Amino acid sequence: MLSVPQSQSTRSLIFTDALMGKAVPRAPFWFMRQAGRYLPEYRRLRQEAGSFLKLCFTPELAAEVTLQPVRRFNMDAAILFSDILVIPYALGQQLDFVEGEGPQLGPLNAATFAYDEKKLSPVFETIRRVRQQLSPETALIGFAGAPWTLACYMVQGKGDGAFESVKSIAMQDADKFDAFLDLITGATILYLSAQIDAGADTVQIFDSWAGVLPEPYFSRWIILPTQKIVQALRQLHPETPIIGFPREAGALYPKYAAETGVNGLGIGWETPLERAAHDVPKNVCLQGNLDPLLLLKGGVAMIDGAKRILETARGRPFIFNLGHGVIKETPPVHVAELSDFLRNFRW
Ligand code: 1CP
Repeated sequence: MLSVPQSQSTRSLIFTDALMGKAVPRAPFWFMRQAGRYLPEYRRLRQEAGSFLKLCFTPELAAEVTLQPVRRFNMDAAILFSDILVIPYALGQQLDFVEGEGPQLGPLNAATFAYDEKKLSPVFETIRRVRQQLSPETALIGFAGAPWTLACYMVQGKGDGAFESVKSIAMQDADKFDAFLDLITGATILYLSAQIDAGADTVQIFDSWAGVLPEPYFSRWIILPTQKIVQALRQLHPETPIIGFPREAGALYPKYAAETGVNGLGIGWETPLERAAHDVPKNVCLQGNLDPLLLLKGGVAMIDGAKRILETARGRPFIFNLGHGVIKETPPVHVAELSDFLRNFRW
């Protein structure tokens, strides 16, 4: 007999149910950077692949790395193994990951950039492979960087955490910067839509450097491009929930949630969850926000931190996560302990 994969509309997943505000028996959970260097089996495959980009663009290996943490810890969602910087690459910018130094991008020739989706076909193949192997109860998260965060890397060529030169260039010729963000926004819509077509159950938009922009630029370069992405995806895929993570948005989190229309809102560890739970309307599913250092530390401090978060989120749609990525020195047994606790916790 043929086994027909169930479509999103007929599958019920605790993860997407929570995002859609439906009642769920417990808080679903996953951990940002759940695949990666803290896992010995990742380090082995990473070495075998040779380069990080080769790992991202070899569907067999990328699918395996995506599945590794879920096999060990049975999270409610797997996240596609890739990187936000594959969009600059598909637009035509040179991209290298330098060992020990992180990403490095080539010169910015925005006038010659054009989105070439064929360059990203291995990513869609990875999604198809993961979806085939993943249990039907486990969600698959696709993702992209938000236009502002991508622009930070594209303009500066590498990460530095403050991006003052990018802010300065953007503010000096804001209209030109709008046009640059539009180019990235258009590519991101196509990219995320293709990820959903390939089998992603939800997508997360990472705006890791949202916190460096003050108003009115936050509205212009964080909220507006994200709103365009959300609206376009809603047209194309009305049943697919969308998560936004404007890291360090602080007091601007509620405005971001209201105006972008995301279903889920990632809250960084620096923002008290009490504050977000008070300020963000209950139709938005919050996600977060354990300090990754507590996962590194483990034991009572980690479990107490998790309990505190779950108590605060009681009575509203919520997905448990870290407030940023797993730190590479984290012992996998801590991740196992926290996962067991979360799977057995009932509100
Ligand atoms: O050598 C290695 O193994 C490379 C380390 C690494 C990994 C494991 C990089 C380089 N990217 C990734 C994977 C990755 N990146 C995922 C995969 C899935 C998972 O979460 O398990 C995701 C979702 C990302 C997203 C990403 N890449 C973000 C947004 C989230 C965040 O951390 O704020 C950002 C800013 C990047 C850029 C990037 N890629 C890699 C590094 C070291 C960086 C940060 C560079 C910097 O600003 O210093």
